[in-house]
Amino acid sequence: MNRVNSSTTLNFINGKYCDPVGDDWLENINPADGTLLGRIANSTEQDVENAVIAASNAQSNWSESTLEQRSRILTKIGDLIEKNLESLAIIESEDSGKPIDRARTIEIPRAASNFHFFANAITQFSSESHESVGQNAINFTLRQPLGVVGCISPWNLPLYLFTWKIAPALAAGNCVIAKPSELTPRTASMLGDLCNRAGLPVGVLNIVQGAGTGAGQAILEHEKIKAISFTGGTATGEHVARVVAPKFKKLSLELGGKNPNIIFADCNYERALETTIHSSFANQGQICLCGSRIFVESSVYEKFKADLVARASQLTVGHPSKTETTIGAMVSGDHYRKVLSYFDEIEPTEAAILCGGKPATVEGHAQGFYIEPTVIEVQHNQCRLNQEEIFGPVVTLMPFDNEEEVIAMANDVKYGLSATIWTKDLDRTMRLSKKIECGVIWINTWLMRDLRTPFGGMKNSGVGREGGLEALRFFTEPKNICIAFEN
Ligand code: TXE
Repeated sequence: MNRVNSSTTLNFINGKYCDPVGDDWLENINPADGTLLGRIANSTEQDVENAVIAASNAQSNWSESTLEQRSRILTKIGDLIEKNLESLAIIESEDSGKPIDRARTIEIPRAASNFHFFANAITQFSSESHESVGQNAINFTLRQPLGVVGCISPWNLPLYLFTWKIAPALAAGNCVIAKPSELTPRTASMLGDLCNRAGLPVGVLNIVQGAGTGAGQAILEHEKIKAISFTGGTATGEHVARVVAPKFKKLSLELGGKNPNIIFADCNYERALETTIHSSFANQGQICLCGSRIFVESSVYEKFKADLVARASQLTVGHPSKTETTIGAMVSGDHYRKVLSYFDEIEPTEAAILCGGKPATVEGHAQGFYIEPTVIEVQHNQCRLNQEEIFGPVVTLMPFDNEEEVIAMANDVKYGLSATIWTKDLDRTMRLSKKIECGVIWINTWLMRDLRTPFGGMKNSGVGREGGLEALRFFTEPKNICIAFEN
């Protein structure tokens, strides 16, 4: 692939890789060992302006292309991601510190699925019609592309989340200005070349690299960008909402989570334990859906606690390129220090570290950002460890006695993204599902995704839903057409 040379990540505008106008660069650091991977274009308003000009020029042809044409191109992009799976997975793992196996088997395949799914979904997308009986009129909803839209994505699941936004935006006939996280820029950059090879017309997708406060802010503010789809931290999301609201852009926000993982004594214990290890520590706990607050019914609490700590302690923290690694490096030095700072501030009366709670040593990589998988027993749900999104390999544990108590604790947090419930009692699953305030509930499983379902959060976890037809609705403008007829 001829996307970028190994040390420089450029912008991709109007089908070509280009330097940032201001010739300003950021460093790309390998979190596994602290070495320099290369430099990244640090774009400004001028680069965003160039991207918007390219997108605006491409817009009318793209929105008038047939659904079959769009679908064929998106399918090809998905196919090319699959063909280049190995090189994408290696780069993803290097940029982010995630275990190569995770990038190879879960995340890059999902990036391909995002394109394949929306290539298909757009051919099935229909709109409503309403006959106004007695009035001799029929109303139908015309769904048109919005025009040029902005997609801003985070570093935790880089290509996976970047494509989760771009694929529906393109399928719906929009041209896109996209910005990946400056911490994990390279797989997004590689996507530009794949889009050219798939025959995506130039200017339809433009990728602007760089800091959120520069390139990202310029995307939020640009008058010609009609909608913003943003995934990232809640604090940044609040800022995004504040900038975008007075400009009346359409806005979708997927933000943080502090998700309850509720384990009842009647569950399939082994499955709950096994999955809890995964939902606690997958991707070093850097997934907004991780079940970071574990509540266990009192009768099985002590056993679960001992088993969880034993399993967590056996996980292999290691270099992300090794296939046996289950816990890789944290994405950056700043994030690594932020997660560790929680351990320094623990009040002994509030919490006790049962395992982990410190940096992990990985032989030969002393400068890497590794943290031991950590389980902390907490005394009450109001403590900081249970209220703030830590976003690391850190979970808390607390017992509960009954449904009412655990529902109250599950909801007593500012976030509302997802919840996991482990029980064999069907009635209970429905009672809890109706009462827990969040956008996604998994019963006896975790992170089992079907791309047709609406995805997103309540409360401070976001606004709006993406996924399936919801994403296509977000990226189109519904227009009511009323036709009167004579009898
Ligand atoms: O993310 P940011 P950060 C949470 C997690 C983490 C915290 C902070 O708790 O510790 O957020 O992470 C771009 N205008 N999540 O600071 O800033 C930025 O360049 C426009 C949860 O690293 O939210 C990047 O592309 N864009 C989360 C994107 O926003 C701006 C995943 C996300 O970065 C911008 C990641 C601005 N002013 C972190 N400032 C999830 N929901 O999965 C930044 N950006």
